[in-house]
Amino acid sequence: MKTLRVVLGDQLTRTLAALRDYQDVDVVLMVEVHDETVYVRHHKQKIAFILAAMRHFAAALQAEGVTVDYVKLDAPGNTGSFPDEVTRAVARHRPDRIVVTEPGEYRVRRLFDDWAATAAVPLEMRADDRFLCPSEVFADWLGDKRSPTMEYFYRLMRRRTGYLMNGDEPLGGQWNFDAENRKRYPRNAIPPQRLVFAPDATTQEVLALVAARFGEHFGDLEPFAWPVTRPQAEAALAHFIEHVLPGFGDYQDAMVQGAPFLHHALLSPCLNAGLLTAKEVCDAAEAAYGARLVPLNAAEGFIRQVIGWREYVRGLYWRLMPAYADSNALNATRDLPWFYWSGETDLNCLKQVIGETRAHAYAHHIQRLMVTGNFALLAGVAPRQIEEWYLIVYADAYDWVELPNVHGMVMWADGGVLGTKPYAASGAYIDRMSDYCRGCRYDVKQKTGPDACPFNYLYWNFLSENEQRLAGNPRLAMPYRNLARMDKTQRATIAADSRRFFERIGLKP
Ligand code: FAD
Ligand code: DLZ
Ligand code: SF4
Repeated sequence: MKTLRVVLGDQLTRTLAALRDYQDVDVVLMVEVHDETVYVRHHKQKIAFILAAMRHFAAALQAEGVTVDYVKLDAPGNTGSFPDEVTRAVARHRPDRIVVTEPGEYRVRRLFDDWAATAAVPLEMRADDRFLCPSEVFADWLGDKRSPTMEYFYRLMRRRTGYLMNGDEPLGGQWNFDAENRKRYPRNAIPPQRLVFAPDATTQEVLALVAARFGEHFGDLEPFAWPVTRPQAEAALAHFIEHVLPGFGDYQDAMVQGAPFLHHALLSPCLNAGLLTAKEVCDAAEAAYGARLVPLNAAEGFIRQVIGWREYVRGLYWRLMPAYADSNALNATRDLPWFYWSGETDLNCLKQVIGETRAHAYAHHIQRLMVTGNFALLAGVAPRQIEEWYLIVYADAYDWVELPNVHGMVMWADGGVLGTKPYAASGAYIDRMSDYCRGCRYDVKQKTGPDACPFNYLYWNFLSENEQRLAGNPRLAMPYRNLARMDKTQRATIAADSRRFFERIGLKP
């Protein structure tokens, strides 16, 4: 039986379900499609990363003797869409069946389901077992919980995988060392050096293509330093484990001006595209702890992000789509401020994070959550606008992971499915965890007035604007008590400062 095996741009894993039973008569189809490059106007480095990784993956398969039909973006006749390219490939190869691993995104899954419904050739869609939690297990755990807590899902995953376990008990007697993971970065400390992967001829060809076709998209294309092959991804993982992971736990929440990476892994683009698997990165972190190369809070913190948060957001996404994307629990309707694209703002924390995002198609978790995310939440930006921004600007962004993080964790647009309360914070949080405020024209200690940090009055304004919806939330009891203690004049000043600020940045008051 001749099989056409379709491999998508985020399925670049040799052990992928769709490749597992490859026979000599089979053909692997990989297509660079215009629709995928423009369904949002991705950061230039994101497109370059995916196309370069796809081309290298195809070449590695071919070097093994696998037959690959690889359709480049500018190949004559390329229709620019997944369904039409599969139809063309069926005409070229006349397979008896098509095998594909389930797409990561709901949007693409629909394309394949719709295609299969009318196709003359049967299509088999296989579960993506690169994820460690099968969908039935997640569904069973989720049941009818209204606020499914990540921490309990994580404990289930620790037991299922056996990572850092001593029988049924967590190593160190604690499931979670997050309380130890909130240190400021020491003033004169130098963050670890990162590996830089110089583009080879294949990647250079992709860079030229991206410069020519997507020159108007967001972000800088070069310098381009991402790993794009399996050996490079393995080198990046080994370097992370040896030189970077030891400080991951302690400094997970820290932010330092001019140091975009600190002790973060920079592995999410490779993980999400399939150049690395969740299992191998967690195996490596656990082994480093076993060899006493890294402390327990670092290994546990890292493994929690991968088997906990990553699997949890994916599980929720697939259980709750498509309705999930439509909610807007706080009725947020303001536009995304223009400076999210240009980085031109006098709020130093935002300027730094957006500038780094433009330069690297990367920002670490706390920058995404507590700077660009927190600001969008406080400003009441429409969920769809801020979601699209996150999907565009990061090299690791795919709907299945971006949407729950932005819609649920940041914007609380799901009304509390993913987080029991919004992560709203004033400037004091950013000041505690970073050195951004030192270089800012605003004063983080001032609460109101023209020189006050805008996060300060926007925080109270947010609580005030959403009082009806949020005041009954037990986790917000303390701030609402403080709001209630404010007199009328204080509340009016906060509202007036916020209104003036919104007008100044071109948003409706
Ligand atoms: P590290 O901080 O070193 O963490 C290690 C790994 O843990 C990551 O590579 C990632 O695979 C996983 N991880 C950590 N946190 C999360 C999380 N909340 N959800 C899922 N996986 C997680 N991650 C994406 O992969 N794609 C996205 O589009 C994305 N959008 C985000 C948007 C917002 C608003 C927020 C707050 C977070 C988002 N994240 C996203 C999660 C997280 O910020 C990134 O995974 C992380 O910054 C990637 O960098 P790293 O590899 O250096 O991660
Ligand atoms: C993101 C992306 C881009 C920019 N280009 C392609 C492409 O040309 N071909 C491809 O197969 N995949 C691409 N991708 C990744 C897809 O969007 C990804 O496979 C889906 O999001 C999975 O559902
Ligand atoms: Fe950001 Fe406010 Fe600090 Fe300026 S003072 S960097 S706006 S938190």
